[in-house]
Amino acid sequence: MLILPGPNGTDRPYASEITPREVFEKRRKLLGMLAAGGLAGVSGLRWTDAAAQATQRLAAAANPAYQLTEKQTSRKDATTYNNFYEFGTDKADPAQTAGTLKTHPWSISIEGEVKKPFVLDLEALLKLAPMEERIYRLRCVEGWSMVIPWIGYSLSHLIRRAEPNGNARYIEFVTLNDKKQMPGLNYPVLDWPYTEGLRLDEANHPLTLLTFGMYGEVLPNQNGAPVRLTVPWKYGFKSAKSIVKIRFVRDQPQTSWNRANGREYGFYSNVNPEVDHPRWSQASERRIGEDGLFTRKRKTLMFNGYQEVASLYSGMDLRKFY
Ligand SMILES: Nc1nc2c(c(=O)[nH]1)N[C@H]1C(S)=C(S)[C@@H](COP(=O)(O)O)O[C@H]1N2
Ligand SMILES: [Mo]
Repeated sequence: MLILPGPNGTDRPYASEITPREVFEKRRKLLGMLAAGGLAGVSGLRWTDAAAQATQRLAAAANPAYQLTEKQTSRKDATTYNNFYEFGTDKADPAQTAGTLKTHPWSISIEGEVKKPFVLDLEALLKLAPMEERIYRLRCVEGWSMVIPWIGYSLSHLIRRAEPNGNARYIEFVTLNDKKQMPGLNYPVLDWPYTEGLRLDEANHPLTLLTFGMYGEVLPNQNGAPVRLTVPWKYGFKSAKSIVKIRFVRDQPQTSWNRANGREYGFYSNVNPEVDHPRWSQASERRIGEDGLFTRKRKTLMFNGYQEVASLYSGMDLRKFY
């Protein structure tokens, strides 16, 4: 996102510091092992730490309600141009360093204003509702966007299972916070762990996808394995990756970006071409893969084109609640 100065007061010192030789070497070794051993025979939903590199199919039925006719971003672009600050702040960092993330065993802890707190492991999460493929746009606040075939199911299934009580008005999502697996946590770029939040009705909107895969496969680590959110009408940073905790709360929670710079990143962060980021316009965007010297930028659409969420905000001044 290139928002905050780096630890030495410079802009982008992280990449070279957190991708030391051993990390590259380790990754190369792992790739070699995969090529030799071949995960191709793995069947069913068996999650391995090698998800970043392997191709593990994840079966899903295309949901006809959420298809787009726009050209899809290539898998290569979507998996090598990432924001995942726990693995570095350069776009290329996560693909290179996220091999250290252990995605199995994994579980999500459900806490706060619910009937009774509980923990769901990945196997249970995978079985909670049928997997759907949905093609969504995702637009980063930085001004670029992608079109990706995601796999998952509406977060509302998990919310129903969680049985929130009458006090629950917001949900806070918390990312894994383990320095051993996430080298970027050694740098105070954000106030870790990465947290995000949604109002309960936003979280319950059918568009809000609890995401386990993309391009017919399980999520690569750099895209937020094993489980993340995809909230397509909001700027990308609302789509928290590698979630370990979901907390139902009474009051609007603080979020990592809000804490880092509340003037630039509000709680709602709906894609809104009429509200400029304080340092740049949000009126248009660059579709990743379409870049060329003479390529026209695309006009950014209100709610990223997802007009069906407009009723969630009726009566709200979306300049004030940015
Ligand atoms: N835990 C965590 N989640 C995160 C981020 C992050 O740095 N850490 N970056 C966000 C931002 S700014 C964007 S644009 C999207 C990018 O998702 P993608 O890499 O799958 O395209 O992830 C979001 N989720
Ligand atoms: Mo972003």
